[in-house]
Amino acid sequence: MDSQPPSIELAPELEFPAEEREKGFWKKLKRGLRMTHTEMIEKISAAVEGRKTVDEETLEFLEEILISSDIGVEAALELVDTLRRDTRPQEAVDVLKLRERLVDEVALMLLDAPRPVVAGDGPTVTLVVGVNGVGKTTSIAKLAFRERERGAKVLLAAADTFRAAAIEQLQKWGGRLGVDVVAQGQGADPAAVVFDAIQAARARGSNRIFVDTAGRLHNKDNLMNELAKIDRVIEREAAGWQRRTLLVLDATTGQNALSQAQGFADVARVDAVLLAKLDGTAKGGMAVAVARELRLPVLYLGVGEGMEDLVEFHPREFASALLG
Ligand SMILES: Nc1nc2c(ncn2[C@@H]2O[C@H](COP(=O)(O)OP(=O)(O)OP(=O)(O)O)[C@@H](O)[C@H]2O)c(=O)[nH]1
Ligand SMILES: [Mg+2]
Repeated sequence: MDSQPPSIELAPELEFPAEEREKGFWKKLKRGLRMTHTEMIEKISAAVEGRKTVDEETLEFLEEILISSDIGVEAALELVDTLRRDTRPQEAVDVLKLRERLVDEVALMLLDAPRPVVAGDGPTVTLVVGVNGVGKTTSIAKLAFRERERGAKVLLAAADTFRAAAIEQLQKWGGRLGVDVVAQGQGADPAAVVFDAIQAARARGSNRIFVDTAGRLHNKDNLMNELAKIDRVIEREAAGWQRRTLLVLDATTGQNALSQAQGFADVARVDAVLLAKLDGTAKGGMAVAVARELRLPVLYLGVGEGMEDLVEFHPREFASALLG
């Protein structure tokens, strides 16, 4: 349909905002991706070392390196194909140029997934979903901190009523952050908690509502029913408000996280992904796999356990933190 070659110019809303730069965006992102970055750069250098031209063997090495970064087999093959097409026989190896090319191509892949934009200050309900232990509750605290810093009035809904400890965990974060938490007792109907939260948000003028949900649901039907019920409440009680479902994935779990995401996408509408635990041993290539294989945009990265350990995802900057 569109025969125009894709441009790597970024849309205005994807430009790297100066305020993020000031808040140590790079530092956090680089720290989070340090392991992957160092490993990739070292391996790429080793792959081309002592070679005069980018020959087929070098390309195969590069392919393996890319696959080992959790970028996904399909994406790795595509990147190497691009390099192959670009390389003239007898052309001398230029590692920096090679890496620059990879950064450009990875950025393009990341820009491929549609990005939902939450616009303006109108009330927004963000349903945070994901399997247990991936980092949902902690990510909500980070998002709440971030929004509060930007002047929003935040309200948290403790709709993970499966365990009392889950409710307490959210309440503790609420206390630390100084933001309201709407909760009922353990075992309460999550949709009823969301109902209460919406009424409270109206009464208190809150414009950012984050809903914590249970990771432990024994089967898909159960999960589907629960999320559908919450959806109906939001639709009925918060008509006209913006709404999005953010799926949290644990970046350290690679392929497993991708299958989980597929599972969620099968039972619920998922709008975007927050990739948690990208610090430590996680492979940064996961973000590409999410965009490529799930066609979901990554909006945020979790890079630690503290409330400040969240960075907004910018495709181009991410690609360069990974390979540049
Ligand atoms: N290193 C690191 N740890 C994280 C990150 N996000 C969350 N965690 C840790 O992961 C563990 C689980 O986080 P939770 O936020 O409780 O996860 P959850 O998905 O809400 O878990 P359940 O409610 O039990 O399903 C905690 O020890 C968090 O501190 C991250 O970005 N980096
Ligand atoms: Mg939780």
